[in-house]
Amino acid sequence: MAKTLVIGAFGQIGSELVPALRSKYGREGVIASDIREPHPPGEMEPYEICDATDKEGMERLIRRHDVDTVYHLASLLSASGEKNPDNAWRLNVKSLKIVLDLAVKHKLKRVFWPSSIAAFGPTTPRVGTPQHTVLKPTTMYGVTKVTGELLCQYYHLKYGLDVRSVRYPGLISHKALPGGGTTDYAVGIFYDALQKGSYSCYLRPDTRLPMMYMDDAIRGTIELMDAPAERLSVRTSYNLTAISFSAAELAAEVKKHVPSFKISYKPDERQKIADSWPQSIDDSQARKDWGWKHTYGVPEMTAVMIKELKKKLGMR
Ligand code: AKB
Repeated sequence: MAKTLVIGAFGQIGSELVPALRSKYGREGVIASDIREPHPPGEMEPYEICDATDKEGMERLIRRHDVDTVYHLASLLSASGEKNPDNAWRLNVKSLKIVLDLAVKHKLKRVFWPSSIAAFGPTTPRVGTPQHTVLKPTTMYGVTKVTGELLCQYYHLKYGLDVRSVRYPGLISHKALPGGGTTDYAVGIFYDALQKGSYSCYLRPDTRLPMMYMDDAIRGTIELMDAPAERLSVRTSYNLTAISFSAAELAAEVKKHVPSFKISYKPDERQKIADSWPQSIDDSQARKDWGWKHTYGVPEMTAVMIKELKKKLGMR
């Protein structure tokens, strides 16, 4: 039976996408792959340790498991990418080119690759950012996302490869922690509110960014991959959004659940990145083409984060 391969399976998206795909296709139908061992080991079985920039290793994996669908999630995020631009280019672009080449060579059925709101830049309209607009990011992460989007479209046009993509906003989840992103504060605030009663935010209180609860992101990703190809009009990457809030608005929402919660603001180098990104996104094309619809608003997302994190942290 042909299998689905998830590259970057132990990251923020992968660790929730793998179980979702397995409940749809069965455990054996989905191979998890990452550069490191899962923790705890065994929980992610079947898995393979493989570096996404190792073409021979990736090819062996595709052959060994008779892979026909790939979700390629391995990526360095925005803040890490600014600390290590060469690594960001190598991981984000080189590995994508490898996956696309192997997908053509082995006639894979479908590939998913994530872009981001980081594909936009300071000259893009920042409110209700349209699907088709200026793409001049000022971070290396953003540069790799625009490059990746164009590569995806190129492989679709030139080789007929069925590669699909969305521009994720900041993703919020109580399961896996994000790492190295600019939107990570929207997860960290919940942990610190519950564990310390206060949070020191690295963005200004008025910093407004597009965000999404992870359940919506996982469902949307699978729905896009299940959509009939003829419905898809965008082969770079679809705008995708759910909610949009400022750091101060999120803090006020958290306070409804943790009344003693205090927040302070100490903007760091991530402020500049956030200031170059949209505040809200127009994702009407995704809604029209393949029926995208989010379900979690800010109050619902906050309530479920608090409830689930309390359980995870062993609190009442
Ligand atoms: C980041 O903050 O770098 C990511 C993203 C928006 O792509 N969460």
